[in-house]
Amino acid sequence: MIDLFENENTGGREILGPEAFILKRFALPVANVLLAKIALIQTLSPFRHMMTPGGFTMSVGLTNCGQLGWTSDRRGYKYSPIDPVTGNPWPAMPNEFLELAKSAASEAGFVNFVPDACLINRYIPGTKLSLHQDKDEQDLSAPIVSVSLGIPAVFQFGGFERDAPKIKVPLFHGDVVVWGGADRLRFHGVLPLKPNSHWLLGEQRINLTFRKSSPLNSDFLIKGLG
Ligand code: MD6
Ligand code: FE
Repeated sequence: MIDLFENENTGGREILGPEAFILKRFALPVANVLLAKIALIQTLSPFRHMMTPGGFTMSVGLTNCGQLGWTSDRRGYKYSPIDPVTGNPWPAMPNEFLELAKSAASEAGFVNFVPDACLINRYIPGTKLSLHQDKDEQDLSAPIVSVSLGIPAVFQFGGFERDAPKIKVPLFHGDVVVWGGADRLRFHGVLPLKPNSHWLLGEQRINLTFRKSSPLNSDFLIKGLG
């Protein structure tokens, strides 16, 4: 599928649920700066394939930026201030990331969203993300802001039980999904990506998901965990 409409359909929104929206092309004006920052981040904390608690290697490559990063291993999922591969803190969250996440959240009605974690997922054709709930965050009152870059993907989302009916919706370069409140714990996933190439990113899709993982303020984090 060639995305002929990359610069069209801006400003629109698709309603996925009472508190779940796709802000179409919302991130397009800052896509280039996001990609430049991702290039820097991955020199500090490279993309890697983590192991799930069930013993599978994730097909999606991932890294993080921000105070806390999402990690997975045989013991489970958790947020950690330290990158387990490098032993260093995760790279800082660039200001452009923070501003984009805040403005997308408020556009969707979630004012005062201040993310402390940004998970960066990299997909190539054939890669998928199995159906899951995002429930490792301590503050479930905060939404999730998810930014799609590169080749399109089909996002599926359903209900509050794994086997509830699901709908499928395409996500394109620059689209931002904001997801919270009554819809926060819906099961969702990404279907295997079709072979494709994006003019800027080539044969890949990068997804940024911004979360507020900790209810604690940053002072406490520095004193309590630093
Ligand atoms: C992705 N996104 O789009 C994976 N989670 O690559 C997610 O898992 C996700 O897009 C919660 C809310 C929005 C999302
Ligand atoms: Fe998710």
